Amino acid sequence: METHTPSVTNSSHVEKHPKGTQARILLSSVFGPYARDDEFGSRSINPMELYHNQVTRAQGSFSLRMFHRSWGIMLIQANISAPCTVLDFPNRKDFEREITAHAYDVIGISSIIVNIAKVREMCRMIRKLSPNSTIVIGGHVAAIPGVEKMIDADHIVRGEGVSWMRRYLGEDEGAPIRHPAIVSGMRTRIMGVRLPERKGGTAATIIPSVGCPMGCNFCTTSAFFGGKGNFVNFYESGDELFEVMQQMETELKVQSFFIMDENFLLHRERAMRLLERMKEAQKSWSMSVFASANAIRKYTMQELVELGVSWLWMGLESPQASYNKLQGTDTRQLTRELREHGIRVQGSTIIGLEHHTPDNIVAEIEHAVSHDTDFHQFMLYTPVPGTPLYQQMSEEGRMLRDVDYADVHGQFKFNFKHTAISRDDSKRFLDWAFWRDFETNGPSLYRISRTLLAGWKRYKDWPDARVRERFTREMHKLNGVYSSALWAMERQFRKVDGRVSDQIGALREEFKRESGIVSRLMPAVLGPILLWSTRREEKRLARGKTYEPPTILERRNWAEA
Ligand code: B12
Ligand code: SF4
Repeated sequence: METHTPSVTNSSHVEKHPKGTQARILLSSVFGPYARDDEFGSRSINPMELYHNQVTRAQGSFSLRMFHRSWGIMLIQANISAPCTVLDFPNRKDFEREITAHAYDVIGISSIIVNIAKVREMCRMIRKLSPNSTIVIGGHVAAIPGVEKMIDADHIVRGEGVSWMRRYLGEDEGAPIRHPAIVSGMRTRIMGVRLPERKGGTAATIIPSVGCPMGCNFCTTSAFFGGKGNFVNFYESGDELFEVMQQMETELKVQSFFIMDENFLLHRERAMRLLERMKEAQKSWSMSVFASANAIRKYTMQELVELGVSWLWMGLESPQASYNKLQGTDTRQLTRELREHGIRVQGSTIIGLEHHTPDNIVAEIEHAVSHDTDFHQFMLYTPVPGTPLYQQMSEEGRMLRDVDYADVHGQFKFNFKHTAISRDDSKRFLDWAFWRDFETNGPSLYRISRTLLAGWKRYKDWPDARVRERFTREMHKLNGVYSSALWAMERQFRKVDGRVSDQIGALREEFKRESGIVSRLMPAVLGPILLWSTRREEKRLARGKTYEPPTILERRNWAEA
């Protein structure tokens, strides 16, 4: 096989494609199916699902199941004027059909590190079936040391991809970013029921920036976009962000937004300007954001509530860790306070930090669990190529050589030599953390119902109409459904933990008191149905049932050749 030596570049070093914006471009994610074990690096414990993969994976039929599109390639497609197809979640047949049908000049593949073997296979397929295409590889996979020797590609792109692709096509790389209309999640499923999808029913994803200036040693997204002190901002000001959100509100008929920014609240000036604009325009929007504890503490609870922050993903890491973002914060107190104000908290804890030992890890996990967050992500401490931690571990000779990249995702076993914890034990502790959180705190669906109710009780008569409206909307939209789900959860959870089951029952009574007649009556009908679907789902899962995202194909600036 003839192989090429690919260039490994970021956007400041790339030569223009001869056809410029006339080039026909395909941007694809890696092929599925994903939730199974195969020779291309799919792993059954690594499905293409955020929650079931790394947050609610121990919650059985109560696990929140949903898929997210590949936003990086959607963003690139929206910001180039060349004819461009996005192919998301193809299987190998779909990919083969697409690359043979359209004489693409450029085929771009987006991948993260775990999927390197799929990238290799896709390059092989392209060379064979579409030999005139130029192959461009982007996304985190580009951070693997020596990646250029592992795959047969022409360009490997490190870092931000819109500016790279614009420069490659001879376009203005500094032009304003056009935000694609992105529905944040799809095919949502819980308790064995797939939720209906209607326009406006699911939040829109907004991507204000990539990277994070905090530069925590293990953080791959921070490292990939410049590391400590750096990040790439697509929308600098609150005004720009407001305009984009307003545009998405109109296009997708949404009032809620998933803000895909690693540390949204860190940029206070931008957030506060956004709030001003929201107030002026009477926007009762809600927002799900990622933020570090030090960033959250820059705001009062009232500011967060007025801003519409309704869901917050916060790194808790470990009480002993010395990360700047956690300094001086009592994260348990902060979590409690946020939840009392109706803000659902997703905590994130690292298992296997340097100071962890078999003697102290249980207490650390118990500490994490005692936060009683709405959701809790646990991840193994993982040196990932490109990060300062990887560099350090490599220098110390502690990286394990024989670990397949497909298993380097933080949900299986260590990929480095820990001073006190063995590889096998790392998995045991990780699995136990998920289970302990579930057993102690109950299904996340119960926990978010509780936070929602707390917020509603606190803010239903609030003077600011925007805030009132948001809580009323969140409460009424799902009121009857929540009560019915609580009815079923109370029964189903009895066999896991009677105490939590009683708490679920008590919350259901509270919901009853706070809600209207329809939702008071609904559990009698819907509750037993949900209990039945929950039990049916348990059986399906026990038989090994998995879920896969649908294949999606979207063309832009397209005219058939
Ligand atoms: C949404 C998401 C998912 C979705 C997947 C959606 C999908 N279709 O693939 C779900 C929830 C399913 C998921 C799953 C997993 N994910 Co994930 N995920 C993310 C998340 C939160 C957002 C990605 C995103 O859209 N970012 C915004 C876009 C604009 O950025 P981007 O994708 O990086 O794209 C830019 C550049 O990379 C580049 N680029 C990207 N593609 C291409 C292609 C070309 C041709 C070019 C030129 C450039 C280019 O240009 C883009 C614009 O600048 C990131 C964290 C993050 N903040 O990025 C983690 C992240 C990508 N996931 C990660 C991981 C590890 C996983 C999992 C293994 C789960 C886990 N254990 O954590 C699984 C893998 C599932 C699988 N089987 O493949 C890691 C990747 C680590 C690494 N170094 O490889 C990240 C960075 C999180 C983290 N900090 O650890 N994930
Ligand atoms: S604060 Fe979060 S996003 Fe930022 S560098 Fe640290 S881990 Fe990464």
